[in-house]
Amino acid sequence: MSEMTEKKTVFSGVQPSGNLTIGNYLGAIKNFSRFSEEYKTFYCVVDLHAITVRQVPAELRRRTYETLALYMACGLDADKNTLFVQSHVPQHAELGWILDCYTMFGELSRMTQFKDKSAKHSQNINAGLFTYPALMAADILLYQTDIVPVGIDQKQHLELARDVAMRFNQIYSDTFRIPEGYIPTDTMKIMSLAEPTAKMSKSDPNQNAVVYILDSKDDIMRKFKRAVTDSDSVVRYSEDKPGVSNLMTIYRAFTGKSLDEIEREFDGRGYGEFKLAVGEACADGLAPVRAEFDRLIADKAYLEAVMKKGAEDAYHTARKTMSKVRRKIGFVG
Ligand code: AQP
Repeated sequence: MSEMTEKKTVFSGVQPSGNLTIGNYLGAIKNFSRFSEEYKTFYCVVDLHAITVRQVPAELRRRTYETLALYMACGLDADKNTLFVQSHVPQHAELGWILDCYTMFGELSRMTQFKDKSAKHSQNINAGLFTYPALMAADILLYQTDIVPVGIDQKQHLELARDVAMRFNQIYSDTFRIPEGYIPTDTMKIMSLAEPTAKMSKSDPNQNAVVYILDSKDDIMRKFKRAVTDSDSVVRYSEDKPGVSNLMTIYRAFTGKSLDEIEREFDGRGYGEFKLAVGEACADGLAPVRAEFDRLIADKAYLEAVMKKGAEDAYHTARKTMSKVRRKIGFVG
């Protein structure tokens, strides 16, 4: 195939830093499979990123398998997508270090994720937490990525990856393709059920604030019943109603209904009924994912085979970019 007709490339990753949430699902993973047919896709379990926050080793290992199984349970066919674990492809760490040297202290200091996470983990503000965006740039640029499907919280990191790529290309001539984000506008940020002005995060210690993809139906129903709304009782999408608006976003994502339709459907019916409907829609939407996950997670040998094949495939592309980078910089051999 000539360079002109080659498939475009998609890359994205999820950290195995906790049980995955409906924020990870609706904001990112659910959208991954739409690229499988027409693009060359690389989906990675980013374990190197996860250790920027302290992890319990046995849990990190378990979640790495689980995240891979969830990718597949959410519709990613291992024969059509390159599914792999970041630490299995050493070029991520190698290019990460190199890009550290082309990323400015001032740029990294402005990253809101660093500010948020260093406030949350004040006992462990390590250098990796600070340089996280340079490693993320390496992940993306290694595969000469065209499109990066992510939630809006990653937009700032993606912009930095583009800036670093342009800087490198300007110094050494064209080396990296400049990636574009793919941020779904209808589910770009799912908020916490307990504190709807904050992002829903897998590492939130308040279990009631977060709906996990693998939660049971009972847990899902209970969490939505308790979700914070407001003292009004009107189901309406509005900036001054963050709790209700978040529930409407979730309901829209699972039912495909528009915001207008949802407002009409619950006109005069109050929050109690609305929350039950959101819980039902979410539980029904996740049920097939959970069933497929249960099947996959029981077959560790298969998951290991997928990881191995994915790493070999990723390595092949990553190696090509790295040899170009090494040559341009002036490394010998
Ligand atoms: N609440 C969210 N709404 C929409 N998208 C979200 N994403 C995360 N939370 C939401 C998207 O999920 C992808 C994977 O995220 P990640 O694992 O790389 O890290 P994160 O963004 O830091 O996710 P969490 O859940 O908040 O993890 P912790 O708690 O470990 O920091 C990304 O595309 C992200 O945009």
